[in-house]
Amino acid sequence: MNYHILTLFPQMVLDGLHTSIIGRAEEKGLLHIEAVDIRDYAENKHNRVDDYPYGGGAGMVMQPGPVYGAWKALADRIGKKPRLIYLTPQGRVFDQAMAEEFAREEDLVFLCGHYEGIDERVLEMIVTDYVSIGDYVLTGGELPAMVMIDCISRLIPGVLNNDVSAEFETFHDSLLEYPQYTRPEEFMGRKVPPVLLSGHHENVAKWRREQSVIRTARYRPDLLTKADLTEKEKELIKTLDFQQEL
Ligand code: 6GU
Repeated sequence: MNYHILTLFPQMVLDGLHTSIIGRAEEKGLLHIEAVDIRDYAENKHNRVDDYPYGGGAGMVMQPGPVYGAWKALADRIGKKPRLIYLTPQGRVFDQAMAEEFAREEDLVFLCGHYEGIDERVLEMIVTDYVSIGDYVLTGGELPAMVMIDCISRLIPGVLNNDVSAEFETFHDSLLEYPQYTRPEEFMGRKVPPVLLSGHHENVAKWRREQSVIRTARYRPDLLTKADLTEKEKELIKTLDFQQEL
């Protein structure tokens, strides 16, 4: 996977992504992250890339020329017009299914806006996907691009040490993950659930599934409509106390 991030803050995204698991995946050659500084494509000697909005109003708007220049140089260099994701609170809300779809691409371009946004004309020309990471407003697209790259990258084979863990966790089957425990067996008077120490794999699996169902009903009941529940699990949910609070 080759990520290309068009941004006014290249160091911010590179610093954030060159650490931890994503940094190690890049060292292993499983992915490549490139930041393109939109300011390098400024069309004036002061390196300005923004200007006042036509029609008036607060804030500044990023000009179309530098954004187009950055994109054109990239498209020419890689010899194709790759998928281009514009990070905006007006986009489709990012989720695990979108991550799985994006993970199949060979190249992904992320366009990070700032100020009051980017001139509409260049967006019409180059954007293939408008994506938001949730219903709140951030100062720019860099953090959303980093969130998406982290999420997409862990789906690439070899990025996680344990290649099964990406499938069996939170949101697999639309259920939240079960609680995890490690040593010590007792911490400040709180014991690890005995079934986990029993060595009985079938009972462990049953307990974990039940915990996932209970947690989802408690914290994310909106996910349950998509979950594939047995009749017994539906009955279990009805018996849960907190259901009466909802
Ligand atoms: Cl993608 N951009 C900005 N600026 N704010 C956001 C967002 C994106 N997603 C949620 N809030």
